[in-house]
Amino acid sequence: MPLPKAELHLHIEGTLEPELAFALAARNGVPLPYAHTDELRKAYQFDDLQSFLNLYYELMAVLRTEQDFEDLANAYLPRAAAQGVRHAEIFFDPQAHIARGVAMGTVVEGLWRALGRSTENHGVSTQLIMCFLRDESAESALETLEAAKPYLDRIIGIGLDSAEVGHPPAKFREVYEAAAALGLRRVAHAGEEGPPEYITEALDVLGVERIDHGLRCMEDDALVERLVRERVPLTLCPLSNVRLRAVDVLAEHPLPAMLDAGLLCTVNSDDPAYFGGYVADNFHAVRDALGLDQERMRELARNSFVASFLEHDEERRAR
Ligand code: ES4
Ligand code: ZN
Repeated sequence: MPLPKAELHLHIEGTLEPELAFALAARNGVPLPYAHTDELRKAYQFDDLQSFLNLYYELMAVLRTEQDFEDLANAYLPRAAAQGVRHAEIFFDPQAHIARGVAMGTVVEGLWRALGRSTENHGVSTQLIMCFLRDESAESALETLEAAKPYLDRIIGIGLDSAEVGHPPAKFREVYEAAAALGLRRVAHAGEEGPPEYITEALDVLGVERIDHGLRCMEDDALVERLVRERVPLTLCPLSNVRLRAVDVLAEHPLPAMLDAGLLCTVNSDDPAYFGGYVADNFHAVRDALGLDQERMRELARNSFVASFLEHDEERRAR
């Protein structure tokens, strides 16, 4: 039995497996520049974050209708359950869909048709986190928040993703302030490819409660001390880091050093259809490559609930 855990860093568009992509492409008449799933899988070789994002945005063009988003989430949930996931806080990228003419309501209503019944159907409670694309403008992020207002009962918080370098967190100060005023929780990707300063800025300027990735905090001792002192959770994604070449090989991942430093680390899957595994696969991979013992593995699972947005009693019940 896999350890019960919470998944805190998962892009729902990143769960789009090749088979479903081809099925949706056929259903919607969307052409794909690949003959079949094997040819598509061969394209899953990345040099960095941007080379992955190019394919990720290209492939998600098959998502067009509410039914598509429902099918996407319904494909993820049984996989998550099989991996021991009891609770998932799921990112989605509305701007990437709106740019293709797919309305906010189509995305949220479609996802919700699956997620609204995830506890009953799969034993996985779920929440949605709406991400802004940091390589789009601050105005676009504000418009996106405005478009989400009718759906805020289904969205627990906001995040910041896509190409990091050159798009520091402070660019999004205004939209994070507006989101906070609406009672939304705040997270942001920082320190994946970007420098440690972006982590500090996400905390100080955006007021985030969790850092997604945060890998590069290890370059700054004072920042590590602060993250430990303030108990700021980091949502690490080890297989993603290897595939996007943030680390050379898993055996050199800084996770053990991060845990030894006292950081509140969690292990997550990011874009599991692209990076070679779902969350338990990430747990097993770090255990095997880094020699983590059972106590460390339990700590990672426990951290995932502590770092979640579940209330205290909900958290206890989910473990
Ligand atoms: C992402 Cl791995 C990663 N980093 C930043 N943005 C993303 N969107 C989807 N996956
Ligand atoms: Zn991510």
